Amino acid sequence: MQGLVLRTTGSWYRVMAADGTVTDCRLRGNYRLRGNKQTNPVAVGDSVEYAVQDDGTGVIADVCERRNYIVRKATKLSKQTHVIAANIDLLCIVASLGLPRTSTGFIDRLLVTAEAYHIPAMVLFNKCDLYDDELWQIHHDVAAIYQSAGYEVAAVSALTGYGIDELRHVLAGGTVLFTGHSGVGKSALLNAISPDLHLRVGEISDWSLKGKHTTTFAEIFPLPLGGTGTSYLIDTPGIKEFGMVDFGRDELSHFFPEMRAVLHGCRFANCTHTHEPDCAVKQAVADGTIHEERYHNYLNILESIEE
Ligand SMILES: Nc1nc2c(ncn2[C@@H]2O[C@H](COP(=O)(O)OP(=O)(O)OP(=O)(O)O)[C@@H](O)[C@H]2O)c(=O)[nH]1
Ligand SMILES: [Mg+2]
Ligand SMILES: [Zn+2]
Repeated sequence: MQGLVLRTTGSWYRVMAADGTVTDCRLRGNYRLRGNKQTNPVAVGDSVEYAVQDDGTGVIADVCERRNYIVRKATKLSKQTHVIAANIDLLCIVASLGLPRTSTGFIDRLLVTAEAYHIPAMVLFNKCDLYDDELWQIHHDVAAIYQSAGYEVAAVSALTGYGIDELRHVLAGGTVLFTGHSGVGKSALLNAISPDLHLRVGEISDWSLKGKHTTTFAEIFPLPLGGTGTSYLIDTPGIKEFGMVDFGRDELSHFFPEMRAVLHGCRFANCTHTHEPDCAVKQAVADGTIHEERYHNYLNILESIEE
């Protein structure tokens, strides 16, 4: 049989067949890892071949080829990578400008990774019910950074339902991965989109104003959101720092769409857009076509590659 991996916990994989039947499976004992660089051979969103046994559990014999996938480093210094999910249509970066505040540096590391793995991405600012005039102003400023870079941005509130109808339309029909810091409201948003889900949402601990890592493993929820067929929304555990996989120094700017659009104008093909003369990227930053904050975050990521 063939099925979709809905969640993975320890050595168990929950797999859903096309008819909706769900089977808890293990990996075939002699399943060979394709290389040993990835800590998890099977991820949510994977399509797998499996057989159901007499006791009702299943055995996964093979993982079908992935259309795409997104990974992060298991730990900052680790060479091993963890596949967050496979076969996704949209990465939804959930951010919050209230508490906890999400930095543009964090958002940009996720966007760069999405670009590197050819996954469309958008930025969702949740908790806009908490905005006062000042926070709305900050929201518009930050939203403009990402809109000018070519990304879709939305302000929503899981609490009041603001923007949720529009969001349902954006998400309809696709497989969408929700990611972001703990406490930004990923699970609350899924509940707002589909109130029958009843996902557990956390409390914000007031001493740190940080999330409490309420969601502990990634899980796909198949939902009828209208439009064309089923949508597959993936809730994931909050991440503190995004351990980006390494890219080449002269590769990085290709993962900033607004830089990619101009870098053919640089004098040197391997321009890092730092010290080189006749740099089209630096020129675009100077004349305001590329936002300074994106360039600043580019430099920070570049520095982390050099280390
Ligand atoms: N005011 C307000 N609070 C919200 C909103 N969305 C979520 N919250 C609150 O924020 C807290 C965290 O929400 P969760 O949905 O658990 O956050 P999460 O991103 O899933 O966190 P992890 O599972 O730990 O990664 C909860 O107390 C929610 O009630 C919102 O739109 N407005
Ligand atoms: Mg959660
Ligand atoms: Zn350049």
